[in-house]
Amino acid sequence: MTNVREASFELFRRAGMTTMFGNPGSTELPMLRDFPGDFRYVLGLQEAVVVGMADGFSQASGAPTLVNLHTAPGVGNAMGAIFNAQANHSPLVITAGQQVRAAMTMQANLTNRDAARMPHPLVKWSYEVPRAEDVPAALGRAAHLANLPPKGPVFVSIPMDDWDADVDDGAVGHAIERTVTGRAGADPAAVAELAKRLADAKSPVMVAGPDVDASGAWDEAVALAERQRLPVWAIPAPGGGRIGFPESHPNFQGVLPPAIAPVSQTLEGHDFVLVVGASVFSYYPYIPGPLLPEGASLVVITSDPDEAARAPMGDALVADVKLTLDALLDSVGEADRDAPPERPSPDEPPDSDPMSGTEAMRALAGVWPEDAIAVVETPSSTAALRNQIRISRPGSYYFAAGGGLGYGLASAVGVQIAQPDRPVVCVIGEGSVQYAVSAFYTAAAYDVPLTVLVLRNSEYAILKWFATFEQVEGAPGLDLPKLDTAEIADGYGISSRRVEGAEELQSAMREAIASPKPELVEAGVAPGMWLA
Ligand SMILES: Cc1ncc(C[n+]2csc(CCOP(=O)(O)OP(=O)(O)O)c2C)c(N)n1
Repeated sequence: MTNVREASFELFRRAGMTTMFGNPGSTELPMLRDFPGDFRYVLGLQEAVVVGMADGFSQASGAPTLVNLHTAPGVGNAMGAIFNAQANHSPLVITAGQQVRAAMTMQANLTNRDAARMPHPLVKWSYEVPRAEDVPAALGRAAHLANLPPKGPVFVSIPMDDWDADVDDGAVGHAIERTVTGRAGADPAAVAELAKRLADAKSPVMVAGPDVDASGAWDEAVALAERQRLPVWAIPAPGGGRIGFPESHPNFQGVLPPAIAPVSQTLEGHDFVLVVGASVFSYYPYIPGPLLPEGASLVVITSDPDEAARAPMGDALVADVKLTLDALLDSVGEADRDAPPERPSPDEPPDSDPMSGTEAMRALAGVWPEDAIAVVETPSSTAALRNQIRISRPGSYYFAAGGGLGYGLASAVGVQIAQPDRPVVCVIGEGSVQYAVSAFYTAAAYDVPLTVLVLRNSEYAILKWFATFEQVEGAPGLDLPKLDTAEIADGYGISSRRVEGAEELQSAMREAIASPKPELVEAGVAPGMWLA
């Protein structure tokens, strides 16, 4: 007879989930007993880091990913990262240990009193298994749900004495063998209607979002933009966890501003807005105004029914983005509109000492390898990065769509593990590093050849910008004097160096990116926000 552990690992194996990110405790050890040689366990030293790494790994590998946390306190530590994973549509199968069944009612130490309720609003399904023998079926259900659109995290709490229980081999055999596919095509009538609206529009525009990348639809998005002569914008940066259109393409216009009134001002002159693979829109800060330019209409293509339902304007078509673009391409011909205007090349920023965030990003652009992947958490320089570095390959940009810090450093480790042959560069503020600082340990311990570029401005620059915007004076806690990230990373075993100015940054980054080990470059930058 097979036990729960054997059956569960066989189920993981069949589903391709052989990498597990975790931080173990006594309640998880029974799951990890005789850990199979064909599985890989990636240790994170704190649970927000564990989930952040798994988030990056699942997005960059395109597969559901296993996470193992330590009962209530482990899940508690992970909540901010689960919030980000939900916003990123990352299919994480999060498991947590639980006290033995006999000791739960008396609430022995570490009992998770209400395990399923704890992460409930942040996951697609939250469950504690009623009978030991149902664990493999629950894990199968969790994995299928996580991977169905909209993809996202799920949670299963598993009492620690379940792992050695026997299962019903017949029933478990079915659970292990089942496959569930979920890429649904669009209603042909809706596609025909959309094709007509596009063809009839005088001046249509496309807005590309993260699900273009996640669904593998870059070629279709480019083909549609070229055929219909569409100018293309990226969705506003706060919600833009991934890039869905080559930013060096002549049709590409830039990144939409993140607030209501500026979005409609930017889209002024267009009568039809086609949003592809995104929510409409992840606005912040609140600057009220018309949702669309006068006379314009909007259609969004999204695989997420909730994104479709909650959009404040426009019509929505819920279906797989790639399949829908394919179908749309079959229905639209060559447009005879003028080609869109070309986006100007970025200006050369003036020299300053310390260098500005814009100078730092321009210097980085000069040494950026064509196949590099950017993982970005540098709030005051994100706009400068998007302007200076024109990312133009699929799967090359990751950002926390949820807005919670701690994603950047952790997910960069996971992205690099999933993509060992591409250089991964994490560009991050020194304040942001601290939310996932122990990710340095995993990078060093597992020889993950990540490069981290820390922009050190000794402050929470973006919060000072927000304070001005919100007319808040005298707010405490916005400066970070003497925070020495290079020294901290050194302590975790990461080789680190400090640079000042564009030239030093370039030579340090060239070396760091070429190194087969994790490296950190800490660059001094001037305080302030860098938008150009
Ligand atoms: C978990 C979490 N806590 C707090 C914040 C609020 N927050 C947003 S940006 C920021 C400052 C980040 O500082 P740093 O990385 O140095 O970037 P800078 O603004 O200086 O570019 C803070 C604290 C957040 N987004 N997420």
